[in-house]
Amino acid sequence: MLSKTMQEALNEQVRIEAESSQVYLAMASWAEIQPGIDNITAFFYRHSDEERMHMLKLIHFINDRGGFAVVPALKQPALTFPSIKHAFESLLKHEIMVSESINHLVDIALQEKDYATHNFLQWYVAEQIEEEALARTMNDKLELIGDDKGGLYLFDKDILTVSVVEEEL
Ligand code: OFO
Repeated sequence: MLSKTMQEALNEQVRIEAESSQVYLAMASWAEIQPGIDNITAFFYRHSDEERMHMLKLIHFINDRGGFAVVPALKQPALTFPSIKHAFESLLKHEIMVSESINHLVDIALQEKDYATHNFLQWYVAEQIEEEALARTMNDKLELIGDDKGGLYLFDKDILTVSVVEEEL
C-alpha cells in the first residue's frame, strides 16, 4: 500500500510525464510544418508516445499498489520555436527537469521506506540517463552544424539511426 505522501508524489510525476508528452507533441506538430525535416518530426512524435507510455506505467503502478492515479489537467506547452536548435535545447532542459523530479521521487521512496516503489523507480532513473545523454548528443551535433543547411539535412538523416538504436534498447 502506498503512503499518502508517496501517492501524491507519484501522481505529480504522472502530471510531469503527461506534460512531457504534450511538450514533444507540440514540437512534432511545429516540426511537421517546417520544410524537409520529416525524420526530426517523426522523432518528436515518437518521443511524445514514449512519454505517454511513461505516464501509463506510473498510473498502473499507483493503482496496482492500492492507490488512485489521478489524470491531471495540463498546461499548454510552447507551440513554436525560433529554430530546430532551440527546440532541441528546450528538449534537453525539459529532460534535466524530469531527471531532477525522478531523483526527488527516489528520495521520497527512501524516506517512506517504500522499497517496492524505490525498485520501480529504478527503471525511470535508467531511462533518464539515456534520455539526457541522447538530448546532449543532439544538441552537440546541432551546435556543430550551426546555420549549415547541408548539416541539418544530414542531421535529419542521422536521427533515423538514433530511432533504430532507441528501439533496440
Ligand atoms: Fe519520461 O522521460 Fe523524458 O521526460
